[in-house]
Amino acid sequence: MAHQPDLLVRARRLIEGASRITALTGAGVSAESGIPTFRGAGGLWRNFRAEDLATPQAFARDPRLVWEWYHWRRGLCAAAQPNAGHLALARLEAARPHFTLVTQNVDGLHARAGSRCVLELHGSLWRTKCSRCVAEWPDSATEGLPVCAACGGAGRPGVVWFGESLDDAVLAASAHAARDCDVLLVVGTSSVVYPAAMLARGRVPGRTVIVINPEPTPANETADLYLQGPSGEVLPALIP
Ligand code: BJW
Ligand code: ZN
Repeated sequence: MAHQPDLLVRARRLIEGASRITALTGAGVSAESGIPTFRGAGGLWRNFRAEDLATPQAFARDPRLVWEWYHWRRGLCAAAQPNAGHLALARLEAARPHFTLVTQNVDGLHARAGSRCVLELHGSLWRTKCSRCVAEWPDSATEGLPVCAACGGAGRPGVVWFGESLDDAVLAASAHAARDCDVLLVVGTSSVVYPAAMLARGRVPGRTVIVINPEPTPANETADLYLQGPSGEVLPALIP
């Protein structure tokens, strides 16, 4: 951070002058809360194969294994605390009338930090949905195999797996917020998973894209500003 004070000042001015601000976050924003990211060193996909755990086929094959993994992650997230990055985004929402938070994260930490309106593109770890009908319910259990009260079908994690469609309304609202804004903050995401990655790609007239990440990502190719560093340090410096 110390080596880029001029970039930080520019970014602060852009945020101050913006009317509509949107933030798109990914697993990196929760890394400093002790929650592993998916890709990169220490990432979940280093120890677990996505296709064994995060696809409808994996659940159909072995629901018990899939639930064990999600129960373990529920435990991790329940024990974690929101970090300075989550808190800074909640402050920004409280201070600005036109702020939208779009997250790929399923951990619920933005809400626990005080963000009131969060578009959860990939669902939530804290919900279970029926694998057979449309039922969905809040759930924080960390063991057992849930059963749908409506139809008796197997309950499954309320998240979006590879090959599954995102909720249409959530995706449409997120796409609108990411496009129709003055500043888009792209925080802690590798920007490789679609359609979320699309939201930060390309140039939109009147929109400034600021990437916050310790590592450059494909979103940097068309970003206007890159603040290199952990979001738990960069965001509080940007949003005092
Ligand atoms: C820090 C930090 C610190 C570290 N501070 N930063 C178009 C092209 C190619 C493929 C596709 C396409 N359209 C669809 C696809 C297929 C697929 C896809 O995108 N595949 C790609 C991987 C190639 N997409 C889908 O299947 C999606 N469905 C769909 O599109 O339906 C229609 C369709 C189906 C089939 C074919 C075509 C169309 C659904 C995607 C669902 C993703 N689900 C997961 C799991 C959710 C449940 C769970 O949590 O278990 O979502 S996968 C995983 O990746 C999770 C995340 O939300 C998502 C994104 O990851 P994220 O957040 O970016 O984390 P990481 O780990 O990748 O990166 C962390 C970043 O943090 C790094 O950059 C670090 O540097 C940084 N960092 N410390 C700040 N302190
Ligand atoms: Zn059901």
